Amino acid sequence: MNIFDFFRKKSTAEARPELAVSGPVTEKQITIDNVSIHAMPERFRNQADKMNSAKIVGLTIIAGGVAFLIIISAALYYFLFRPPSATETAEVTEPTLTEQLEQVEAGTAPESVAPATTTPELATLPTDESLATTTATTTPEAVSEAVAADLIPAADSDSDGLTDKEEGLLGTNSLIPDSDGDGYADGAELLNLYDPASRGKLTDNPTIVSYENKTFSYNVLYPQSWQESTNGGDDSVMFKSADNQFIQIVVQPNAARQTLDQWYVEQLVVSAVKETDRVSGDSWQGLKSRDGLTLYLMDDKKNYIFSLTYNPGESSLLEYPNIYQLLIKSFTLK
Ligand SMILES: [Ca+2]
Ligand SMILES: [Ca+2]
Repeated sequence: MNIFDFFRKKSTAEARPELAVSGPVTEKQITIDNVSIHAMPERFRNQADKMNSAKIVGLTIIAGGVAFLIIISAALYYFLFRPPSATETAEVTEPTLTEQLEQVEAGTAPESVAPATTTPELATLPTDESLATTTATTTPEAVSEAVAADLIPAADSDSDGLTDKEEGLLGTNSLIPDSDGDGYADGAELLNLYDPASRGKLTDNPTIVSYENKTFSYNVLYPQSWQESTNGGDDSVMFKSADNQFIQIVVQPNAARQTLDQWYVEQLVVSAVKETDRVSGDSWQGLKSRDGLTLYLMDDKKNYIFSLTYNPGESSLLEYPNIYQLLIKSFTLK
């Protein structure tokens, strides 16, 4: 039964009391009572509307949740799978520093993005170089050995021990091992201070002359065609070939009064003297450098250290190794 019909009938009965009194009152009352007993309680009257509104609210919440999940997943996808260039320019702070540096250098901001990807590698390079410089203190000896390893003896056409250029200096035949025919090879004669060009001593050969250093009391033989010069004083003398290879004799005081072995270990930064380093002359005991291009020796009174160095200049060819040996063999302390 419709609720509105009920109220409508009740209101008509109240509006027209004469009809209510005249008719079967009790029966109507019963009817009304019966109706009032089955009347829907007030709290249930709007239940359908409440259920509808609850459904709407629930659907709204679900839709909102779905939309929220879509937004979150889209955001996650964007941050996880966006292009690398976007991540680098947005997150890495170092490119901004390099951009600033490049802006200072060139003032080109747009181009600084592309080099920014390479600058992290450049940033690691200085560390490698700094490591190299830390080990550089131990490398000079290794470098000199490497340089010496790159040096190769010049041509010796007749295999008599003298290079072709040395034979040109001494006046011997570079194609005949025994130029003077005395049964001794040219090279062996020179190293024993005999003249390979004729029968006699080396001092008889006009291409060889003697240098005397009165300040430090030594004598040495050298090729007459070489230029002899001093660098400021008698403590540094140079004998230079026409093709700019030279042999230098430097004298320095033994201020600490060390033995030659002590001085050598300290100056050349080696752990100890090897027996293969030792070289002896008639008037001295010496030590040669590991590259073989410098000889160090000391006078008997331990006042001075003499160093004899062969420097091939710009060339990688050792054109005069036996002339260097000649200076060493002929070096005489008085
Ligand atoms: Ca030769
Ligand atoms: Ca000979």
